[in-house]
Amino acid sequence: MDKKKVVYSGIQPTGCLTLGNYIGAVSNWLTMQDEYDCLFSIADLHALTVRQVPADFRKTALRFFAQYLAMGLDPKKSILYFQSHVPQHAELTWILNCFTYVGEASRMTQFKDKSQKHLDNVNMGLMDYPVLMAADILLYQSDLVPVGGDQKQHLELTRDIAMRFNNLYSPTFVVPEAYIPKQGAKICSLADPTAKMSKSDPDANATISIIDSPEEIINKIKRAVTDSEPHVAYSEDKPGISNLLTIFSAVTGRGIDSLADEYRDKGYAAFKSAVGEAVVEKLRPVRAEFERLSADKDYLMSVAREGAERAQRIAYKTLAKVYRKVGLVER
Ligand code: AQP
Repeated sequence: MDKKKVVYSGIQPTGCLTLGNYIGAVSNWLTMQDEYDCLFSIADLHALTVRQVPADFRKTALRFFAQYLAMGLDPKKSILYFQSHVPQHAELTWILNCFTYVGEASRMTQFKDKSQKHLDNVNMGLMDYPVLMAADILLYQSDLVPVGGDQKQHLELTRDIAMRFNNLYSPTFVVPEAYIPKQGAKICSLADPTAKMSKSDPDANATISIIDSPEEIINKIKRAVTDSEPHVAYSEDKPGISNLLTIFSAVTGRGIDSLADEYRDKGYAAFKSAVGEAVVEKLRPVRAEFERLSADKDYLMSVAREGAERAQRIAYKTLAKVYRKVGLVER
């Protein structure tokens, strides 16, 4: 039997996981769990590239882990763990740093954007972010990496580093490919439907957290920015309504056209209320499971420990191979 392909992905534990993360990333991970050998991490080391308040950060990371499980990521199918629990990520990063040029790293769009945003803290980690990401991916000999638009450039750099290393020594790393999901909807901000819904958006009304209460969800969708024209339709000049149709379709599994036909002349209020109800129903079990899991920290930590052990076994093999190839004396 063919070996299953390896898939790697992770999300930084900052802010609140949003409906955008759920629809755009995690819902695809859920289907990938059955077809591939998947590793999904909480990318906590990456999140340290911007200042975090330690006590809040720890809580947020644990909440994200519980939310991974609540959304349906299954430790029996996938390896779920905290990046910081597997020391090989940091160790391989050091080696890969020595095979990455400063020019390459400083050209990354995210580095330039984040440097502008955090002028008081342009730290080395910010520039090294993509090298840590390369280590995440290459440690597990990942074949496929589901990436959103903003991470494509980082994946290209990962491929360059892997090929550079393979050519200098001998084939060591699988050169990963981007995984473009069959269906991948981009969800936009409820406050500015021309921008992405983003988990670090400081405006709570712009995003729907996957654990918002039903009332919060209904109210946020009621207040979502739309135009004043009365017809429900999917079109470029109606970004707010189009975004709500995309959300409606993603949470019900119904086609956008059929939803637009059904609600065309019913008015925005009725449409928004139907979208709100549909989102509430989709997220109801996630919120309930999140609350159940949050009360059982021992269970969460046991899943995290087991995930880290499984990840370390794989990571150790790759790292030992890399150390040998670059000529370090064996321990
Ligand atoms: N709005 C979205 N629609 C569809 N997919 C989305 N993703 C994120 N937002 C949407 C997908 O979720 C995964 C994690 O992406 P991310 O960590 O870049 O999430 P974010 O919400 O965009 O985070 P921020 O606001 O940029 O916060 P920081 O910088 O703190 O992490 C990806 O697969 C992405 O495509």
